[in-house]
Amino acid sequence: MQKSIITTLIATAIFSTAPTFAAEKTNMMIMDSWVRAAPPSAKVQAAFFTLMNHSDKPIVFTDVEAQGFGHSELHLSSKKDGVMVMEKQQQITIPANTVFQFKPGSYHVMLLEPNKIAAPGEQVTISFTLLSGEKITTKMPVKRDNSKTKMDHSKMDHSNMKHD
Ligand SMILES: [Cu+2]
Repeated sequence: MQKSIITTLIATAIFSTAPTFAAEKTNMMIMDSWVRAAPPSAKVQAAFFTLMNHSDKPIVFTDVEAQGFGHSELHLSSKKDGVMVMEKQQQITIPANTVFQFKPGSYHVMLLEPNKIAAPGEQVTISFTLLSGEKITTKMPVKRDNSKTKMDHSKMDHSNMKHD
């Protein structure tokens, strides 16, 4: 019995070296990640993604850090008395076997103290610490938020814009 469990663990370890995603050990996937583009003078940026927890256990995020930012926090936006407010979360728990969205107006990663605001086309390396002690590192592309603007930016080439 013991032996077969060990064999299974080894097999899992071999499969998780596949270059899909570092977090496969925990049986989760981060998809559709993006960092919202901001003006060069902005003091913060926000990151969003979809997390698929394929495991039978909750995944608990306890901390986050991002390259190029002095400080990062787990946040939740919500409406209180008709006003949008953001609150720092000590933990964010993703229930077992669920698809959980970090999205505008809800859970997100707040990137603070930027060395320089990350521009569209760049990527931000973000690392999460889990309650299990495990670290999940992923790169999130910077994209413009087109959901709020009626203007069609798709025909404009922003890739050559200099933001410094
Ligand atoms: Cu926030």
